[in-house]
Amino acid sequence: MMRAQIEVIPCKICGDKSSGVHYGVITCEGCKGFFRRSQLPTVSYSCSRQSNCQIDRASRNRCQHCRLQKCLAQGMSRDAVKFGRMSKRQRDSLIAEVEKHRQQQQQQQQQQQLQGDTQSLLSFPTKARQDHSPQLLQPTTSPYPFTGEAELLSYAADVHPYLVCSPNETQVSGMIYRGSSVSPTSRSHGRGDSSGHPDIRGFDSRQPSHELMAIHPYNSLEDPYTIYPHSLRNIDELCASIVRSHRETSQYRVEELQALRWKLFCREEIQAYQSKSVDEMWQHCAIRLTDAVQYVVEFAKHIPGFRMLSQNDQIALLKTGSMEVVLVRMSRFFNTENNTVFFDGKFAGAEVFKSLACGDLIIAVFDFAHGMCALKLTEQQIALFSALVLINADRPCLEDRSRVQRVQRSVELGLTHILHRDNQDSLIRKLYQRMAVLRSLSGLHMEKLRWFCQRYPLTAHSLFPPLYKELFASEAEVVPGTTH
Ligand code: HC3
Repeated sequence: MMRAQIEVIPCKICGDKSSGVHYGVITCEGCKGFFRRSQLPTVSYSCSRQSNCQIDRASRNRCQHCRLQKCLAQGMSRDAVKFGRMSKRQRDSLIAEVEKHRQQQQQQQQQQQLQGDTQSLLSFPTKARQDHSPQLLQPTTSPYPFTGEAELLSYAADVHPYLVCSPNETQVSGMIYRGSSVSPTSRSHGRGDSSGHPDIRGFDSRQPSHELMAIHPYNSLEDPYTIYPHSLRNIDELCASIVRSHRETSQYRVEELQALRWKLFCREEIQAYQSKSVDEMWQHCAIRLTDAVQYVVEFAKHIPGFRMLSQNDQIALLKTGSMEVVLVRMSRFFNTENNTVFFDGKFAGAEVFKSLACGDLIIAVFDFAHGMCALKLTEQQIALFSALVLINADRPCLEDRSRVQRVQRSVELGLTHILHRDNQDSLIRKLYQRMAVLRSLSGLHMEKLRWFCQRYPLTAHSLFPPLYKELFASEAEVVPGTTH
């Protein structure tokens, strides 16, 4: 779709004329430049009012803090893949939205002509006047950026991608998303596009809503690890492969975060988070959590043997393990001196998450991060531990448990191998204890989410990222208006 077509959709931040998809969201040039500048490490904004400033074309320069919050809430992200690599479903939704806006523009032009000539109005066939579906024209007056159907559609259009390509895109051998129900090995080859990436047009959008992933038909001969993990020449290769994948998908490097430890949220910024409503803060954290999970999905893809599992088993492992891996990785963003975690570009204490109304979960999460830091794991140890957290044959709903067990055993060998090499054999017991704590944290998180879905069904159903819903809310899915 040409950029010109997208430009009929106004900027998702301020409503001005858009100039394309920037950082994963349709915005104007002004908001594109603003977001780019806001990502500089030295930049920090605060709101002098209640952090709920209206952002539109006229007022967008009045409050940088609220403008940035709206950019983040809409899903703008430095790492969003370019428009060209959107899935078929994303592109179809975008095309539908462009069409909707084009019709809206045509009707507005007809209206203006008609108003210019009132006599003809009476004879104008009533059909055109009824075409305006009120919700499309509904002004966005509510605190949520998405109120009209068009807004919800555009949000649901997933203009920003489900998966973030790792910084070094050549490492990413294609998107993973749910396509047809055939298993990856039953297709001899992917229909690669020019870049050698499998052609994502292979995606059959008529498939059930499982957007999370389908394992794209890889040409398995290229990547022996996926189909024949036992052919690994030695355990060192397994460890090297997992460590490399961890490094390429770790979202931030530890050295980067060390340099930012001084960047704490000021009192006003903390108050801004605490003055958000419960559902607003949940939506905000759900977006941030989904960002982090996308990296975990990329990491999983390159664990030797993960892709040889059936699609359903890969989905089952990610559904139960991705939050746990995010929490392991979170310990890399944690500063034990002041109990803060890197979040939204600065280091945040537990009080920042107060409006989630999940006090016990927050405390448990922070305690866990503190405990992980106390183990002083190396990046390699974190990489292998994360892989073991994910490849767990005891997870529920596995089709081929023994296959998962084989992959799990190879990862366990890798972890014990590097702990032995580091002369830290005693760590293995402590890591298994950490895994038990992770399972209880994940259980508590799902309990909170079930509560949230009952209390705020519309937010959960329409304003959480699709990937978040697929991973965490599909069991707890509550259709708005249903009573239980
Ligand atoms: C766990 C957390 C949500 C996720 C936050 C993440 C992991 C997001 C990615 C960032 O890069 C690092 C980060 C920092 C803080 C993490 C939050 C701490 C507390 C909060 C809740 C406990 C989970 C809320 C998840 C929910 C309710 C939206 O599902």
